[in-house]
Amino acid sequence: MLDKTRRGWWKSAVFYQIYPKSFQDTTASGVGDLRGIISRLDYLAELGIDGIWLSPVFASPQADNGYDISDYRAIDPMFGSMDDMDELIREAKRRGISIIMDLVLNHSSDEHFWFKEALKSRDNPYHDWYVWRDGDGITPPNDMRATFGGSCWTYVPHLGQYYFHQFAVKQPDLNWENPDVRRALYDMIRFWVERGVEGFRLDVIDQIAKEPDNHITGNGPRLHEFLRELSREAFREEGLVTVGEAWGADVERARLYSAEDGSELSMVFQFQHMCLEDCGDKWHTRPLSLPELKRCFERWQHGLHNAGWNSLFMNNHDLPRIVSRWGDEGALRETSAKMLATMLHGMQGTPYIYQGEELGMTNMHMTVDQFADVETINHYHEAVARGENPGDVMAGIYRRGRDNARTPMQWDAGKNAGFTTGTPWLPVNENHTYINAAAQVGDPDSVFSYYKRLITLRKQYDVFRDGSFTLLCPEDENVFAYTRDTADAHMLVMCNFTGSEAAFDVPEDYQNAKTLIANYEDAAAGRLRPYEARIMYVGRG
Ligand code: TEU
Repeated sequence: MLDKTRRGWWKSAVFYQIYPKSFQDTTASGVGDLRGIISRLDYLAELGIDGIWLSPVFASPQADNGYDISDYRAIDPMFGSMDDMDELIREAKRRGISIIMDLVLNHSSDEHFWFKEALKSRDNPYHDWYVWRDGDGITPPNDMRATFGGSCWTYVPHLGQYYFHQFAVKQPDLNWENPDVRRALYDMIRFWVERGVEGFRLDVIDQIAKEPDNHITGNGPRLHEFLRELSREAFREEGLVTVGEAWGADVERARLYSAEDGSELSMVFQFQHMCLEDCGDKWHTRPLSLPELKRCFERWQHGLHNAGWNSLFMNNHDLPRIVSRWGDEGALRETSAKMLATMLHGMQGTPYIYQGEELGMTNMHMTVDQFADVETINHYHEAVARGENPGDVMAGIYRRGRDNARTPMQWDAGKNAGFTTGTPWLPVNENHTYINAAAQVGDPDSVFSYYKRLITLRKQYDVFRDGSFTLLCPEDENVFAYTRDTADAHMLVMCNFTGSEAAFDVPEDYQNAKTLIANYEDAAAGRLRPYEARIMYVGRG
């Protein structure tokens, strides 16, 4: 168990993200719940993780699966009760697992009491808690577009005003310029800290300091001022871990977010490595260039070394499954899943495993009427209405749609993968008959066991946390290899990103090195086999 009284304990930690709706149902509702998570804590303890990032379980009309909160201090009855939440916090802690809650501070639901009051009149005390501009209902204040389609502005006729929303119509943006809003949010955070929550993931935190008149959403002028206040007022507890989701962060900004003096957050969760294939938007893509990916990781590994802290991830509830994206969904699925995990976990930062990633779960092709995600549904209709070919639109959705990651967790080969005895809210992937936890937990060769070993290694060898990063063969199109070094420990990570053999000579210094982990039994001289990955080590221990 990690000693969480140690400053910066989260630098040695591995986190696991749970998307509660799809994790484990115990009531036959077809939707996962808190008691389901409690029932799976032993599985998570077996994997060896130190904390759970729990996607939102607060009261919500679920227009965006909980990222639209109508009461920040209540558990949605769909997920259970406050007693269940207290028990989850307690039972997790007993196993050395911290609960990290997901704070959506940029916007609330339009069904939140604050917004309902704000709608009543222009001089209601809560009116200014949201972002309004006068208008006529014909021409919006400007042409800004919402992430989930349509204008950022929705008109309220009886007020003669538009409210601003960066996401769905049902997610009005909170007005961070108003100190009462900020104070209410800090009080709410303290409420959860007092219940035993040990950290927070901060949803789209780079977008709180918006200035719609200047067309600014991310990285507004007051962003870091707000973050420092938030940190001072709400996160004063020693040892809390705070991770800021920031699509718009570059290395410079990330240094501010995760400054070692703790003035803002513990770490940043940025997406530059996940956007390299985008052509204009995420639905239109080009093949990944491995040299580009390597340069991107290198920039971050160098930029934050001794200057900040990064999250390591390839998957979450907004991203497609990584095996389907950069690996092989077929015969080499397990080998490629292990390779991708090796590439990521060998780096400096805090790894986040998204539920099912540790099993090598894959994307799923759904039909239009099976989609549940507001982003996907709106995108489909908008793109088709714009005249895009429906087949091409679907291809983009198969590649990048968020529902890919949200299909139910695959626990066993039985009905509905052991997720529910009812009707699952999103279809279960048919491949659960052979991709499932029951088949993998006791199998030493499984993807699960491989992740478990990677997690153990991170605890055993300080070089994972502390080592500097050197990229090898930057222009090689097939192999991703790098070394990590401290004064007395040296580690070589080598990964073949392709389904064919690739030439690679192990550097002199590692000829007699110890293998810490590999996805093929013996090494082959001068080459790496399809999706082969290996970590070699020279040093103490
Ligand atoms: O995501 C932020 C966000 O910008 C994503 O919506 C992202 O742009 C999109 O998925 C990529 O196309 C966070 C949450 O993680 C997401 O689930 C929420 O829907 C969103 O904020 C709004 O709260």
